[in-house]
Order: sequence, then structure tokens, then C-alpha cells
Amino acid sequence: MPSVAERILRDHIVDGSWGGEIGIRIDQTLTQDATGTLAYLQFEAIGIERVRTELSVSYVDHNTLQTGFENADDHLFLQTIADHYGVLFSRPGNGICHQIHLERFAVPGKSLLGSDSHTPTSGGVGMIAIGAGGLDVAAAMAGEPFYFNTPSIFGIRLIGALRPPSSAKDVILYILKQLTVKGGLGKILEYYGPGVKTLSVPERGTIANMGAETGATTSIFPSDETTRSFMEEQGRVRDWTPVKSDGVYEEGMDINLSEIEPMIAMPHSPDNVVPVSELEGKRIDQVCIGSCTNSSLRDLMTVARILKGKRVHPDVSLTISPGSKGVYETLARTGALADLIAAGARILEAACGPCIGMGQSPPSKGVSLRTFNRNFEGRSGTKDAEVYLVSPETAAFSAITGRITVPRAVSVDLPKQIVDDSGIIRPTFKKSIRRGPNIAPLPVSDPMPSIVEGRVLIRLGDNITTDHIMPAGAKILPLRSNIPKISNYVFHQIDPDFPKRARTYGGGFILAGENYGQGSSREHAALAPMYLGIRAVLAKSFARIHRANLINFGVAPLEFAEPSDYEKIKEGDALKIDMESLQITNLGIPLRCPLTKRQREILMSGGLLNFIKKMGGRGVGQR
Ligand code: MIC
Ligand code: SF4
Repeated sequence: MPSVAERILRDHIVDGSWGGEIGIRIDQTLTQDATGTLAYLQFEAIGIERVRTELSVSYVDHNTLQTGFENADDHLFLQTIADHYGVLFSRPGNGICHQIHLERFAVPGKSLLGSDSHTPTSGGVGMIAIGAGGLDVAAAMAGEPFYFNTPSIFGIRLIGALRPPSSAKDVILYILKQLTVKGGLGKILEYYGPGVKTLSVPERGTIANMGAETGATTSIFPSDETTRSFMEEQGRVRDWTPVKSDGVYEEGMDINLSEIEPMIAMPHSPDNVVPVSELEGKRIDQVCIGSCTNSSLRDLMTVARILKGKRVHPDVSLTISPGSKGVYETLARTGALADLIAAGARILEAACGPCIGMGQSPPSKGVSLRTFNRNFEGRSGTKDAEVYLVSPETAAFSAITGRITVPRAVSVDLPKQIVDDSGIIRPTFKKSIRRGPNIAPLPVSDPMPSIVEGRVLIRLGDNITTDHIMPAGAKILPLRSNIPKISNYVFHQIDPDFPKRARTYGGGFILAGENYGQGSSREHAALAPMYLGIRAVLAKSFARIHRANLINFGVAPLEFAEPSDYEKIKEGDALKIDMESLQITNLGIPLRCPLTKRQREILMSGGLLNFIKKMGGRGVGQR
């Protein structure tokens, strides 16, 4: 067997066979608060007594601002429902789900499904870790396989070794420049070759994490001696097994790590990458360091070393959010935190924070340098801000000079990281579930009629992200458990009248170009439009997770058989779509909708929950 990915996947197939649609056994799941509330409501609707995975963890890391009762209610619901069904609960303040999962739970050779698109971070230890919608994760918690088309394995051969100040972030930015935000679609990015052993597990985590931006199903590294040492340091050496590749790949690319220079992604896309040297000298207003891509101990100790004895430029606001409580505490005990504070950094919670627009929106037309993974327009909370993505090294040097600056090499002695699981609460199976008024019942769609009629409510271009469809941020994130309320914000940044129009016309269609729905796994980007009456999206192509979410909520992801037909349709056009023959009958435009038999049944039933009920109401996992 050639690759690490194929080896693990074949080992987990319980339905279908390699080459076609496969259903794999899921050993572990993770959820986070912003997608978790719906996932657990869905799990509850399935009607199983306890989770059937080896391990399921519910993290609270996205919305920790608590500006009203909504968010606090969500946290209480998540904690009590986790206790009820046998899920571990990672408290707010314990850290960012992917960082904690990589450190504390990821196991080489196992499978993980997470309701967050950056779940592939755990691929850093040689695990198949896939991001999906909450409903797919709920089904996996119920013991149901996770279905997807057999991906192709794209081998990335690493040779040489990084030369500081270049770091792992520069590698993945370089890859994004080559592959673009849709180049990974249908692929697993697998790293191999002699350069792998020069990268630590947190560095591998950074690369696997941001592979999500290529649209790939996941990214994976082998499990080797470096993995073993990492797990030993985490007190988990018993979980370590080697997983090797035989290094035969049908497609791929070579990267000489020694040639990687500091890179920067320009607004408004993670693949809009150039060397930092091309932008050197540009004035900046803000620097934000953290997120699941760059908040490891290695990253933040490096930042502390660069800032030690220096001052943040007076025109710059610098924030730092550590990835986990363990990282935070280690920074504090070694004095590195004092160096950061003395330099003038603003220290935030161990959480997603500014990465998902929970505070720290830049000023109007402001220039923000971030170590995050996404710089989509408006995601920061300021529509006209320019957000650039960089390594922690570039961020720290630039914070001092107040301008985009090519970093210099620094040497850092890494202390042993403090391991502390006190922020993880194990289930007692004794608590009753607490539901505040923000936890609204789940809307369910009707079965799909064979003819669907309506107007084109919006006409969009290529690479529309789920942040465009269903924005996050401090104002909207508290409504994640309340679909009727959050649906008022669909397309809020680009067309705030959309919800009103959808209601006036009693629903209709969305028209889009390539790669519709790229970015996050948030199923709200499918569920809220469904609630507004959208029965189909017509696009040139779709991003993987969003397409699956549309099907799960009974919204047809229709592609043009001939992409140029997109040009023939305008906003406001009335369409009549025959779902059997896949035609826009009044315009004579042929469509395609490649579905497996199972997906077709789910779509025609009006979504996965209806489908599960139709299967006898016994719940999945018992079929
Ligand atoms: C993101 O980075 O966009 C998020 C917020 O983590 C999302 C999940 C969500 O919208 O809740 C993701 O990456 O899937
Ligand atoms: Fe959180 Fe940002 Fe990572 Fe999403 S990308 S999980 S918002 S830190």
C-alpha cells in the first residue's frame, strides 16, 4: 500500500470500496461551540443513548465574549449535554480545539471527524482528520460511517530543512500559492521525504491546518520518531504507533525547504501569496498573533524572544492569543509572558478570538497583519480593512517597526511544555441538559419536489466563502443556536437585503461561479438559506464541505453541464428546474448533480435528518 492516507483509510472502510464512495469508521469526533450546539441538537434528534465513538470532545473556543445571555446559555447547554451523552468537555479558556486535540488526543493511525474545517491539524501526528458539517459529526457520534468519495493522494515530497527565519507558515503559504484555494479539491495532501523529519509536530500541525485553505479533504504526515518524542513529552507515548509511507504517489510536488523564504498572503485570499520582501516597508495598524495555525509554544516563545527588550511600535496594536492553557501557563512560568507584556502586547484568552472576528476588528481601511489562516473580505469585522497572513516571525518583527518587515533569524530554547488537563471535564452521566431561550428547535426541510420554481435571488462570482454566506463575528456568532434569528444575516456583508427578498418571494435560488462555499464547515451557511426557502444553488463548482452540508439540509447543489451557461442567467430571472431530468426547463439549460444513491435519497427526503427518520426512526448506527 503506497501512502499513509490510503493505509489508514483502507483500514477504516466499513461501506463501499476504494475508488468509489467510501464510508469510514470514525474513531474520534470533535466539535466546537459555534458548530457544536446544532451538532448536539442533531445527535439528540437521532435518538441514541450515548456516543458510540472511542472518544468525542466538545470544545468551547470560538465565542467566549459573552456579551449577553445567549453565549453563556450555549456553553451551559454544551457542558450539560456532553455530560449526558458521554462527551468530554473542554472548558472556555482551555484553548483552541485543534491545538488541544493535537496535543492531548490525536492518535496516529486513527480517524477523527470534526465540525470545523481545520480539523486536519491532527494530521500532524499521522491521523486521518477530516472537517465536516455538524450533522455528519452527529451521525458519526451515533456510530454511523462518514461517507465521501475516495480522494486522490497528492504527495508533497519535502527535502532540505527550513532556514530560519523561514518557518512552517511560510511553507504552507508557498503551497497555497502553487495550489490555490481550489487546487486541493478531492485530494489528500500527504507529506513525505527526508525533509519531514526536520519538522516538529507543531510545525507539521501548522502545515496540515492550513492545507484546509486549498480545499483538500485533509492533510497528513507520517508518524515517526519525532511524533513519538512529541507524544512522550505530552505524556502519551502509549498512544504512539509508527505509520510509514512507501512513497509512491500518482501526483504531487517537490519542495526544497531550504529554499523557502518568508511569505505573505495579501487581501483577500490565502492564496494571494508573495514573498514578504515584495511588501517590505508598508505601514501597518495592527498585528494579531495566535489562531489554530500559529499558537503553539514554539510560535509564541519565538515571538517572545523577538519582542524581549523591545517595544511595540506606537502606531500598532499587537494582540496575542495562546493556543492552549498549557502553552499559556508555560509562557507565564518561564517569564516569556512578562517579556510580551513589557513590550506592549495585549494578551488575550486562549481562544480563537480575532480570527473569527470576536473582537479586534481593525480600523477603517486599516492594515492588519495576522498569523491566522483566512483573510477573506470582512471576516475581521471591518469590511474595508486589508488583512495579510504571515508567520509569527514576520508578525513580531513588523509589530516592532510598524511596517511590514522581513524577519531575521533568532535562536530560541524551547522549555518543556506544561501538560494540564484540568480544563477538560469528563462525563458523569448525571447532569440534566440545561437549555436557555437561545437554543431554538431545529428547522427541518420538506422532501424535494420533482419540479422546483422560483427566482434567482442573488448572482455571485467565484470563490464565495461561507463567511460571505453566513458571517460570524461578535454580533452574529451568538445566534448560532437560533436559525430563525441568524437567517436574518445571510449574505449580510454583500447584500443585506437578501433575507427580506427571499421572504418576499417565498424562497428561490442562489447563482454562483466556481468553488462556491469555500472555507469553514459551518452548516449554518446551508441551513439558514434553507430556512429562507432556498431549494437549490446553481454554481460552476462547489467546495467539498459546503456541498455536503447543502445535501444534508435538502438543498440541491446543481452544477452547469456547460459552465458558460452561467452567463445566460441574471438576478431576478424566474427559473423552473426539473429535478429528475436536471434541466432548467424554461431556458433549456442542462444541469448536473453528481450524487451517489445514498446522497440522492438524502436530498430527495429533504435532508439527512428526514432520511434517518425514514430509515425507521431507530437512529443511525443500528442499520
Ligand atoms: C472558521 O475558521 O471559519 C471557523 C469559525 O472555525 C469555522 C467553523 C465555524 O464557522 O463555526 C470552520 O473553520 O469550520
Ligand atoms: Fe478558531 Fe480561527 Fe482556527 Fe477557525 S481558523 S478554529 S476561528 S482559530
